[in-house]
Amino acid sequence: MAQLSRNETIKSESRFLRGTIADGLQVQVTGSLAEDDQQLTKFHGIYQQDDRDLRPERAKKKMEKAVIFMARLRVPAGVLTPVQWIAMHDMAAERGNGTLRLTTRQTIQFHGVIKSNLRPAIQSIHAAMLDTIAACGDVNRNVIGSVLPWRSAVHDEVVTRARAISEHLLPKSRAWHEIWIGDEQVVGKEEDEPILGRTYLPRKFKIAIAVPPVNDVDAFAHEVGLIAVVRRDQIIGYNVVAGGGMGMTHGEPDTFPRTGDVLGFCTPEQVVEVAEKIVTIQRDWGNRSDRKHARLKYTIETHGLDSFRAELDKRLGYKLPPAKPYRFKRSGDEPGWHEGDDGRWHFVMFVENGRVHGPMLAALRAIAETHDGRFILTPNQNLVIADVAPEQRKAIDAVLEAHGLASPGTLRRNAMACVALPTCGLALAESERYLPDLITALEAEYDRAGLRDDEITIRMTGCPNGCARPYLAEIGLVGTGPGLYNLYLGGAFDGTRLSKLYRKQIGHEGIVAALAPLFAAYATGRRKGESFADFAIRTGVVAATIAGNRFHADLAPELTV
Ligand code: SRM
Ligand code: SF4
Repeated sequence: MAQLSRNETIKSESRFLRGTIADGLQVQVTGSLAEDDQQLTKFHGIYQQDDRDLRPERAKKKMEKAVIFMARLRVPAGVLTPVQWIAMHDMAAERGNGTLRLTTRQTIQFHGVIKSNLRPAIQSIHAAMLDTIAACGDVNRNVIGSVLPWRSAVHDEVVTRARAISEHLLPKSRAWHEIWIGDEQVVGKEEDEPILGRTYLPRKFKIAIAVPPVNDVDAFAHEVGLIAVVRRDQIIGYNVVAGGGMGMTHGEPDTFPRTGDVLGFCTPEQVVEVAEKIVTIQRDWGNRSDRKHARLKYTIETHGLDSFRAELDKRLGYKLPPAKPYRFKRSGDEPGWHEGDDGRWHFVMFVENGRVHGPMLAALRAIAETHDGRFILTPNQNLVIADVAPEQRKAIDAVLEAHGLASPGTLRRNAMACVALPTCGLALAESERYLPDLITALEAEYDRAGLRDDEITIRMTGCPNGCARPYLAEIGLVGTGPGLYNLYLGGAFDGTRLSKLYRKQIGHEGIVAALAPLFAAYATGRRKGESFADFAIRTGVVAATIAGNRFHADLAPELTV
């Protein structure tokens, strides 16, 4: 048998995720935690990072890296109260770098928390009735759900279900409460992890709930995608998708993004059980030797879809009936006001690359102080100010206007970038800090082609891990090195098809030069209603990736990165 990866030993010796984190927090001579504990804090939603902008200067002075931590909330389906928003705003100001970073999984990240601030930060989160449990690590992560408060009955069911799945699959260990909140250790009570197992999962695990026709969660990008089947404004069940994932490594074709396979249909009452059984198959079958092949997508590729299905049926004790028909029309969010079916209004606020700072931070704080509805984080790094009475709309518009928050052009509002530099230790290139400038350059070409009002999805990541789900965008840009990106085209506008590599390792000028003629050709040559990606495929710019296919398999060898 292949040797277990180092992380497996760390988990098994951790005493249910405790390690020596509590002791490490007391050590004042260093801003870091012990190496093994850095793996364990992830299960508590906390990452040790360093400010990469400061690395060269500090290295020259032979100083320790500028160690900082990132903390990530767990917010199933992204629903917060205004009071919680204010608490998170204050926490970021007091303990973090003052910004709130909305993520692609409907939650908030706090960057720049130093070690001595970690406990107080987590305690503020807990006081606001929130937590960071299992926001990272080899566990089921934040369960995301379609943001559609304007269809209130359907949305309520999505939120209820996301919370139920998240709660059910949480680690049972009390380590988080003991280490960060100071709860007493329960002596004499044997702990166990009946679902996740004593060494937790082989790798991260993700679940998303989509409500057609909007695929704002990118249902095919996760270990489990649940596609709601709605009849007369009620969810009668879910089509179950399994085995999606984005991450890959440049130059290693046996790592690949993959869209999930549709397995069948289940009722709302069966959803938690179906999710649990898929988790347990992955727990038992997943690769624990090689973390690069440990996600569910590889488990399914290795064992075959038929064996996986058979095992699921066996563990459930029944067969999932065939999936019901569904149709997606789009991915992403639609910024602006939307009227709900119950007469309330909802404002989808575009947040460029999810970073809430400056005037936007102040505006949202002001709105939260008077708003009595909800704040809903979207899976596309945006924010919904939800449940607004018609007579309150004007006041919200006035606050936004007073803070100079203009609505963006169509290209920008369909764009998304991962964090990357300076905090992400894995970034090969800029992303969040560069995409706004690239969009400005591309907007000139876009407008010149007459596409000003047309929607094209564009997503960028600083490395191939795929945190902004770039391989599902019509235009995907993936960092390969400083200032250099691979350009992918052909991901479906509705998020159901992966893209293809089109250009390798190009810089700013190269990206603009590659896309400008395609914008012009699309503007003049498209068919009625044809998306940019479908046009690119029909005219032979790139080949289509067949649904469920792995990504590298269709690449011409000379294009394999
Ligand atoms: Fe991610 C690792 C940021 C969504 C795939 N991701 C990281 C880390 C923690 C870097 C690290 O391991 O040291 C990044 C922290 C950067 C920072 O400084 O904040 C990071 N990922 C993010 C966020 C914040 C991107 C964003 O701009 O919003 C997203 C937080 C989600 C959340 O709230 O939980 C984020 N990451 C995703 C997604 C999209 C999704 O889940 O829908 C993916 C692709 C889907 C998938 O998982 O396949 C994703 N992140 C990865 C991977 C590649 C995993 C793989 O299978 O290869 C890594 C690296 C790893 O796990 O080894 C990674
Ligand atoms: Fe970091 Fe890569 Fe994820 Fe971007 S895609 S946040 S660079 S791990």
